[in-house]
Amino acid sequence: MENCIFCKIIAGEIPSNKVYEDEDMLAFRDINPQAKVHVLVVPKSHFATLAEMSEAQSELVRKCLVKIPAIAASLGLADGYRLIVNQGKDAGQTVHHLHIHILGGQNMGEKML
Ligand code: DGP
Repeated sequence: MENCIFCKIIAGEIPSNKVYEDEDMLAFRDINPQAKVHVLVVPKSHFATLAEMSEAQSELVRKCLVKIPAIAASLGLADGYRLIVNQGKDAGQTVHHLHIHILGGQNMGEKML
């Protein structure tokens, strides 16, 4: 997708600090970390929100979710982590390519879930 920053990262046109990659997904460190560990897991197919997701894309999201425990373990998040998937304007979604935030490396507290 033209002008999508995450598509450009997936294509290698913009550098990123990768922590995992396979044919379905890319995981890389967030440029503006909100926790000691902050990684984004991005399916390699462009769609903005769950509402726009096709059946095939839902399979990629399933694969991302299945892989996240191993990614989290590789990041040393043995004591747990938080997942966030912002959907649209009110959620503060700024990049309109679906992505799953992994936040951890510290006690996240109980504010905002
Ligand atoms: P969201 O608010 O859910 O759309 O989060 C988008 C995240 O993407 C935000 O935490 C910052 C991150 N981000 C934006 N541009 C870049 C970039 O060029 N590189 C990396 N690594 N992260 C980015």
